[in-house]
Amino acid sequence: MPTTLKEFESVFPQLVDDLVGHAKAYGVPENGLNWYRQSLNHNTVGGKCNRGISVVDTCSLLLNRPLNEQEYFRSATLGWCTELLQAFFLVSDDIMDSSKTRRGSPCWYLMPSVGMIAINDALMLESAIFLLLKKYFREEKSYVDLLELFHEVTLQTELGQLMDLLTAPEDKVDLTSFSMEKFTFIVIYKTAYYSFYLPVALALHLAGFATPKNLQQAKDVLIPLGEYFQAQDDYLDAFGSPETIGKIGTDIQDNKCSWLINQALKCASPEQRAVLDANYGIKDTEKELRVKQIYAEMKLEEVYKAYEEERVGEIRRLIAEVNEEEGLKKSVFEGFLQKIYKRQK
Ligand code: GPP
Ligand code: MG
Ligand code: MG
Ligand code: MG
Repeated sequence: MPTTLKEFESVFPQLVDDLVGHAKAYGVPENGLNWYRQSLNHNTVGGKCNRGISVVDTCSLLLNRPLNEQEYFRSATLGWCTELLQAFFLVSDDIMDSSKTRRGSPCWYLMPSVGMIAINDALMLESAIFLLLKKYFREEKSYVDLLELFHEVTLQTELGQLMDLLTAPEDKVDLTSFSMEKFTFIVIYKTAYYSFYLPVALALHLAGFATPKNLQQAKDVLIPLGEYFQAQDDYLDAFGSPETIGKIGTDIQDNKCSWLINQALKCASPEQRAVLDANYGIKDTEKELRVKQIYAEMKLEEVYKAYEEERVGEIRRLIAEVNEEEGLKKSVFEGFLQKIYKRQK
């Protein structure tokens, strides 16, 4: 039985107490402790927790049995470490993308009296990961592997974010600089590693199945899956409803090398191309709307749906090829795919 969000969330208060307790032992004044607690809760809880939950579910699938209380707590703690990493990225990303809302509330940096303290809060969400790893996994033989994994995936995500930002200069819109190759690099690095490979690699380490072959096989399926997931994110940025996705799209105004603009560039008539050139990447709602009209005119929604079917077909084929000899299970990947196929949020 897959774990529920409620069960998974029930572990977090203990971890918050550990983290705040650690700061308290340094003699941090009460208002600092309250701030830390609030930032941890506001920025880490309230999402779908797909990444975190999948650490727990993957452990149970690998071991082929329900987890006992201690195993549940330990796998959920690693799950919360992935959610802390995500929180660190999202708080930072919303500042860089000038986003307005996240999970249905104003972005953290826009909350009353937060402002640029959000940058420090983001850094503290990251350092929380390493406090928890030390507290609960210091004695584990995979401790160094866990540390290295978090460090490497963080660097990969930052490199993806760097290319995402460098491809989207605020002062120079040049649609000829976009390409599907650039898109692919950006999304694999900024999203696929931390969202898909990381949770499964953590579970492989914890359950004792982290052979080089299993880690490689996991990567071979999960990177394409993450690529598809970010194409969905880009599609939802323009076509999703903000009430459902909990955020207002910013990709058009932000001049992003998104999946949608790359598709639009492939099939634009000279007239449509001129409209895109004149309206993309400008912080102006009217211009953003013009771009969305072109997307609608080109029926990008249907182009996206065809792409989705094709990608999912490929991913199913990759899953079918997974070799279970060293204890990896196809069901791990089937579970992921099922969660995101045709997602609306
Ligand atoms: C998703 O991009 C990628 C991230 C949130 C990683 C950010 C990485 C950092 C190193 C800060 P996105 O901007 O499309 O996400 P969203 O649509 O949720 O804002
Ligand atoms: Mg963003
Ligand atoms: Mg971004
Ligand atoms: Mg997005």
